[in-house]
Amino acid sequence: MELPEEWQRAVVPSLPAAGSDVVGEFADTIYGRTPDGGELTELVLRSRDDGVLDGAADRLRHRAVIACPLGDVVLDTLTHRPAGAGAAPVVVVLNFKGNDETIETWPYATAIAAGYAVLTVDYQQIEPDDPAPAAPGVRALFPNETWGAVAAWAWGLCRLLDIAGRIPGVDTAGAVALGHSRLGKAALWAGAQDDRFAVTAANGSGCCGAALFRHPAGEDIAAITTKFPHWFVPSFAAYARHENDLPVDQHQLLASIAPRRVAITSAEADAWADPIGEYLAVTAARPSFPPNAIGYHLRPGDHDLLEEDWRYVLDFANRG
Ligand code: GTR
Repeated sequence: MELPEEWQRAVVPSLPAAGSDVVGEFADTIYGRTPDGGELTELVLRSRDDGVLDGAADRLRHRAVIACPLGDVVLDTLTHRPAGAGAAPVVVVLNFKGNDETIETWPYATAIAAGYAVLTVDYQQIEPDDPAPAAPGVRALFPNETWGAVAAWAWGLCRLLDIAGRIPGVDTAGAVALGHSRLGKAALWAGAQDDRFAVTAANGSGCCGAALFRHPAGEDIAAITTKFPHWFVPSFAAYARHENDLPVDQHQLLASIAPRRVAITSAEADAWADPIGEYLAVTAARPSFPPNAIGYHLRPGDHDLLEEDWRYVLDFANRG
């Protein structure tokens, strides 16, 4: 297929040289570094419903306590796992509107049929999505760290993997980090920092996700740092309208995950997330990956995490 001219062009920095600390550059420039700490000290099963989804899945709710240097984070997680199977690889994915809403809106039956368990938590149990939160999140529990909320949500994905490792019938080998939009940005930052993720999947992740800064379309640094100053390190805002001065661009973030696998999904009408910029980042990152280890999928429609997106990610993960 011949792509339109604008889909073929991007002037971007070269891919990271072997041994360079590109993840450190992204930490310093954009996200802040996600601290390693946070120990899962308690995991209590609160409820268990076997045979949901027409008998295909078990549904488990846990309360997890994660000890951090200055206090605990408490997470109420929801897990669906294939019924009666051996250990299923897990998709960890944060949700926007609470666990119960995902039961209405996410295609759990599709994930279970693909052989995956799915583990989720409300992202604001990790860090409030607010520049001046009423109650602090995990960032306040680590002294002397500068990290934005995206990095805090990435930390949460890593802790979900710790939790998955303690749930019978759920396997962390082959784990997938999945996220939509701001949580797709978090999934990429988790995948870049934690090599337990075999697959990193970002849907509609846009600016500071999979989209190239140097492809001038959709959301830019000025817009994102004005509306969401708490997502990144404060110094990142200085690059507003100076995208070309950035020491990094997002194809390098994708490349930093290689040789582990990456799936980028976009929607045609999601202009704010710049699907062309996402595609160009994938194309520019491709030389860092083994064959078929980075995938791109574009569907019709707008900014959302739909069954088609899940299907692509699950098929991609199963091909690994
Ligand atoms: C938008 C934001 C995007 C994206 C989106 C979302 O308002 O500009 O970067 O993260 O929110 O998370 O839905």
